[in-house]
Amino acid sequence: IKIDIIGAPTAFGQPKLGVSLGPDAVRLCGLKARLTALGHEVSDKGNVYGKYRAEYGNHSERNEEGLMNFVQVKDFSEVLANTVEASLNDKHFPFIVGGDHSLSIGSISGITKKYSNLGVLWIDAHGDINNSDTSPTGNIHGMPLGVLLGEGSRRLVDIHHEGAKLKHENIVLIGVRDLDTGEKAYIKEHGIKCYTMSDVKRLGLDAVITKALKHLESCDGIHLSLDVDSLDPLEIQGTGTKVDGGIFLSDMLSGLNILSSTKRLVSADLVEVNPLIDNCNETAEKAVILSEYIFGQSQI
Ligand code: DIR
Ligand code: MN
Ligand code: MN
Ligand code: MN
Repeated sequence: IKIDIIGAPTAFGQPKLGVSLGPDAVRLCGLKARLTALGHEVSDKGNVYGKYRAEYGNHSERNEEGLMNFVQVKDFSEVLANTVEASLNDKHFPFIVGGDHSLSIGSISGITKKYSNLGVLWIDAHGDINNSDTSPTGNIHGMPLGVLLGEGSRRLVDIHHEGAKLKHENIVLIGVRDLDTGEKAYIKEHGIKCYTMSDVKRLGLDAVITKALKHLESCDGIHLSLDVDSLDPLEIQGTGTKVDGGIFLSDMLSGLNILSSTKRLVSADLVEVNPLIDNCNETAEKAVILSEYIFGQSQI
């Protein structure tokens, strides 16, 4: 595959300092070389920047709709969407490395310009399906799916191109174990396919991924959005919102192997690596191992 590594060093979707260093922390572990070693043609497009930089003291601006850092998130999302769209126009595979999960508003907005019936596998401890009306925090990294489904603030929904980018039936949540009240109600109301952590423990991740792929059978492409907080905090420390009882790395690799062997993936996000709360960059190293399986490590 021709892979474009797109660094998305945004931190405006959440309050902790350091997640904007995620893309470079992952690069330090040899991301490009290690994907190249698997036989891919890899190009590192560098980091995408909007007008604003994440730094101490600027994570606290709440707009009248209750959204934190709305201006910065919107600006970043537009730039990222254009970069991702350009990568797809080159017939490359955009691999977006974050950065907090608000970046998926930008990446998926770019991707759905080309894939109008996109399926999304959202692997995360959280639902990320709040919107400006349901969010208890105002942090936009808890809202990307809500925004992409056309809910809440029009100013967020209409980023890049007008209206909803995804269909409810084209989303599968996996590994979820920390949902807000409004998110639970929304998932129920719209019949969104959701494999909670207890489903994953009962069925096994391989079976869950297989079922999810079946659910997304009619989609014109599949996007993986992988939040590293889906993994168990015993194995992943360097991420901002850890929740106990997650997926173990070995199980995740096996599941990703199933996903990668279908060759249906057209794009992926790998998000929420925060090296400032990590031990010796271990989380970034694991993120690279995850990347190797997203791109077919075991297909030797
Ligand atoms: C929470 C936390 N549901 C919120 N979300 C997180 O702020 O909306 N997403 N941590 O990754
Ligand atoms: Mn090319
Ligand atoms: Mn997330
Ligand atoms: Mn999460």
